[in-house]
Amino acid sequence: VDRVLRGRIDDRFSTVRLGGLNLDAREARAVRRVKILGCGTSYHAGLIGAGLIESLARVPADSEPASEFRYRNPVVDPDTLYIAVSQSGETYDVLAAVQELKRKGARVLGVVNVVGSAIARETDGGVYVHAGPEVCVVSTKCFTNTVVAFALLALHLGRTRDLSVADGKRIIEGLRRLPAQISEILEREDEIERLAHEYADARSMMFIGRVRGYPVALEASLKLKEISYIHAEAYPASELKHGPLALIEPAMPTVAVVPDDDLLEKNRAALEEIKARSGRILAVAHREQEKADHTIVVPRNEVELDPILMGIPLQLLAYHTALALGRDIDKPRNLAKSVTV
Ligand code: F1P
Repeated sequence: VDRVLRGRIDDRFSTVRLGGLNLDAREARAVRRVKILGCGTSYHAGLIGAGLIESLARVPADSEPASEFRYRNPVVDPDTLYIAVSQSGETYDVLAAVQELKRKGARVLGVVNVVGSAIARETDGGVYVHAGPEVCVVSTKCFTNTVVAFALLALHLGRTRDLSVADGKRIIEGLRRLPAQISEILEREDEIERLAHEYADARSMMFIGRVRGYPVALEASLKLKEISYIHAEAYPASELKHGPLALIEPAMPTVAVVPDDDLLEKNRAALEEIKARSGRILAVAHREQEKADHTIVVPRNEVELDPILMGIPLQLLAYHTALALGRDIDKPRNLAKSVTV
């Protein structure tokens, strides 16, 4: 996080800098819509990025798996800014989506970790997230840095629109607090390890979140699947009542992302529904949740940045669950460092 921030924002909100973004203020103002494309973790980081762009810049934005996009003969719109996201910069579905877009005349930026990679070369500009090498196959710190890069991009777009200087400063100050707050979470690893042992007997796990919390739930469930091989489902909390509640029983614990935002009461209602069905609940929240069997308490920051801090303990949960089950976390089965077919 520190490396993404260093040198790219200075103390005044008016001078957010984004390296080789190649999108000046006039071009940024002309953007009517943002479409983010990635696979797996990068798709999930894109969902959080889209939320940041919508809330800070008020530009409609969404994220889609690049594989779906490239196969559906997409309509390419000249007023849309396309952004390809990839840790490795080599994932074939993302590269193919970029090539398809460029064939149709679109301008595509990249949010990429590996410098000089195929996607970085193919895109018209963008941001390197400087997460360093992902030593294991599974993308973790790159996820965090990608979301930070999107926060900066959202500020950049917002600055050319109605984002107030006060809100811009608020987010930048929030970003600056992240490194210390992330260290605080990492210091509580023992507690998360204990919880991982407690839940490692689950055959299946449910992950829920709402709005900003939903992509965190998706990503946390993916991490668990990838390295522990426990089946996991992720749902927007309100979708539970449209079918998945039928799955809730003691053998299927729920991990709930419950930030202290304006949706807290709605989230608590979902926890009650789960408890009424004897479901075990592990909450990630800003304070103890009464309905939860366990709560991992994370530090408060600006609500827009909640996905960053709430994702980290769940990465650790997946990691310690995998270790508890004796999995090879560095070489998970059926997962390539970059998926090139
Ligand atoms: C995309 C991805 C990763 C996942 C695994 C397989 O990679 O789905 O999210 O953890 O490595 O590939 P990338 O395009 O972000 O490199």
